[in-house]
Amino acid sequence: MNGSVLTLDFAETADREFRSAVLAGLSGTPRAIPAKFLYDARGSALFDEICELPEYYLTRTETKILQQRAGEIGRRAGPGCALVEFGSGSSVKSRLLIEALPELALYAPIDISREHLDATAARLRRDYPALRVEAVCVDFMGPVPPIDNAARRLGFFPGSTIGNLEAAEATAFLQNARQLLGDDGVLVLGVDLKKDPQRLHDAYNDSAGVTAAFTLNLLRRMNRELHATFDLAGFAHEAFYNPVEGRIEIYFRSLRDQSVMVAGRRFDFAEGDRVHTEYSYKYDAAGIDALARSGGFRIAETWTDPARLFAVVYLEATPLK
Ligand code: AVI
Repeated sequence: MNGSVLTLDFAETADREFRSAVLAGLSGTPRAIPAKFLYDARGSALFDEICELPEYYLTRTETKILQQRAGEIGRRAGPGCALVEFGSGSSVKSRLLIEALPELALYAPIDISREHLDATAARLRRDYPALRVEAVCVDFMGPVPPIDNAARRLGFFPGSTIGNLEAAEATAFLQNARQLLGDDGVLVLGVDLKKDPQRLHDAYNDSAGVTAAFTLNLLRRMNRELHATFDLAGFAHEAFYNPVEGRIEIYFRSLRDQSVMVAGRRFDFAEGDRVHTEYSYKYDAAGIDALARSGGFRIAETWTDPARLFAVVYLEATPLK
């Protein structure tokens, strides 16, 4: 089989997966579509825009913590590590670690998007000609092929992407990462912290409407890829902080009674009906500790910004029982 055939198979599988997730998600109660489908090319570009918004403090704050602590991370991890990034996207933050980790043996970005990976790997090879880059195109929530056995492995999961996972999924992710990183493995994890609910609300309801465009882009994607008939003016982005669950909840909500065709099937929406698209969990110190333990890690260090908006946590693998 040659490369182009494999690529086509992969694309077809991805199409089928989107179709069946959407049909199942719109048929279920409550209605929900998994957040990973928000990231088509336009969705990824909109998310990059979100990261620049004045209200969206997460990216800026985490980057600043990493700038301040990269040297310390490098000293703690020691020379000759392999850096493994989960869901690498454009790998902007990983450059801070690439430059701080002494005698870095390897950089292995793991991402489900082949385009993102290829572009990232090419840029990094250009900027760091001596760096060994081995991109892995898989869903990091599933099994990941083993990575360089010789080196100590340092995992990197920034951006509070862990917050988009529910408790059981977050634990499963960490256990998977623990296995991949090995007994002397380390994980540098970015986590958004619990804080003033208004601040959280604003971060997901920006005044420029970029987050709304990001949510509603899922409707565009369904229109384009699943021959759906969503009228974008008939739905609105809805995001709010749920203090009981400690999470931002995001939906698209129908503004009127209407019917929509998706992949040849009809779905009825009453005014106010909504479809869940994302959770974004926020953590406190006790929550991070419990999460780390559930995944087979211990917290060696927690760094936050002065306003305690965001935490970067240095986790070490604990012995397996
Ligand atoms: C990717 N993830 C950490 C973002 C978040 O803050 O939960 C996704 C996002 N959705 C809307 N705004 C940002």
